Amino acid sequence: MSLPFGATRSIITSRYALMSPTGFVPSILPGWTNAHSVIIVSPQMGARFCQLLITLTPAGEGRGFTGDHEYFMFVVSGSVVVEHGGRLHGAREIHLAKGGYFYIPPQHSYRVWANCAEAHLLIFERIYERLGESHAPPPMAGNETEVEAAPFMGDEGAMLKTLLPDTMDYDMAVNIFTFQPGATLPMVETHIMEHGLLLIQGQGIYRLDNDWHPVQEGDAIWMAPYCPQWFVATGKTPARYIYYKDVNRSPAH
Ligand code: UGY
Ligand code: MN
Repeated sequence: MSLPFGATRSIITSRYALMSPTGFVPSILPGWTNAHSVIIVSPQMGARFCQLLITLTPAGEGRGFTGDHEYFMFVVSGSVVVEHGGRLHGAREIHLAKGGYFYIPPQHSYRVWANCAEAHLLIFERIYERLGESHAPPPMAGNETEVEAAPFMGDEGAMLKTLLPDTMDYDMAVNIFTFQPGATLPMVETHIMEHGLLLIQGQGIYRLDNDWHPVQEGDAIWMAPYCPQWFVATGKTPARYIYYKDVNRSPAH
């Protein structure tokens, strides 16, 4: 049942944002043509990264140069082709099916287009923070179906996949949680890392700060550093979400 006119489940506070798809409004973005692009998390709301949802049809494409930024692209549905090139190598082409992902480091050119009727892409984008003199990691592709899940803090009801390598050159992590109905985060987390999240299956209740929100597939959430957070999966099917987290850097400089 849809909500009456004038009502929304979306809520934006200084500590978190819950964005429900019924309120999504597209933006025209440089580099993206014939694409439906929604900026669901941005510095304008207080985040230090951007989270975009892009819908591509065969007539559309995105192209650009990452510059000081890094991108993580995840294929929510459909399939895409990504062409990319760095200073050291020529252009390469990668085919990503549903569940596929691609990390594009700074100083890389990219072009992405759909090779199906309609592809939905989730993108996390931020300024890469170098660690001393070290270099950014190389481009990296995978598919979440090939990543092994591990019980989160020993709970087999909450399985976690870590999509990017756990090495210090990465300043972001992107993970996928699968919660069985009734499974929860084991505690109300309160941590320095911020999150951007997209619910890709099922439903549940998200605690954000001191509020509890029913959430469902398609909803997106931003959590500021130290925003208390907790989740329980409800309904009869597992709930799944993909989320961004800043990692491996000290705030003390
Ligand atoms: O990695 C995390 O901080 C994760 N457990 N947080 C979350 O799912 N809200
Ligand atoms: Mn967390």
